[in-house]
Amino acid sequence: MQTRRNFLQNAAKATLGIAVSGSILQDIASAKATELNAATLTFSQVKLPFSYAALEPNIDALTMEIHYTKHHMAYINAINEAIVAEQIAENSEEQLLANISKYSPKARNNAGGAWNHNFFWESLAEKPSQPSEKLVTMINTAFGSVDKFKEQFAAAAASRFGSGWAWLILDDSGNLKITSTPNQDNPLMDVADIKGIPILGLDVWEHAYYLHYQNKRADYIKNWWNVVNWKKVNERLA
Ligand code: MN3
Repeated sequence: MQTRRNFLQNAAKATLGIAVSGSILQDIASAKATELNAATLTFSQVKLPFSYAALEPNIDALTMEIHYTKHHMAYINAINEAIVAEQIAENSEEQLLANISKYSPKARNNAGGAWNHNFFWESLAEKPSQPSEKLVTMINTAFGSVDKFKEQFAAAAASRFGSGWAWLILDDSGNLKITSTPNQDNPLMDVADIKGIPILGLDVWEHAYYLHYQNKRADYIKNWWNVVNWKKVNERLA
């Protein structure tokens, strides 16, 4: 019985009028499959879980709008371009981040920018919430108290030179740690000094606060605590 592959091979040979070996057809088929895999990884923006003005006065409406529609959108578009141009065939955003050293600076900066901002939007909420008992216990173990944790986190965010992020992560032993990364790097990347699973993240690029706070990054950090979505943070820990 003629298999489908044989049929296709014979049909191709007939069409081309030349002898084409099966292995070349298989190569073409496998290249196509790779192309399809690559096409399946596409970054997109999460829907903003609140209106641009919802976090006023802690984060002003114009900053939110520009940050979401211009800055974040640009990272999303650029990583999707890089995925096509570099034929990146990773299966998930997280897997791409874990292998990011294999790719270009464009891929690194924009995969980070795309992922980090989706994470950031979901870490914010207009309704106040509280860290869960489990999270408070873990924070107490790692940092002494919630206040001490906030002090250390704020210090990491304030002292990040230039542009970058501060993070609360779960390390591979399941302990909470505070870290910070330059540019759009994050702790999921193989290039990160301290790796782990992000639980909370704060964008300290000037574009995140400058319109409202100008040079006063410390005030932005202090007010940002008012709009942290602890409900989401608790879920990430669970
Ligand atoms: Mn930003």
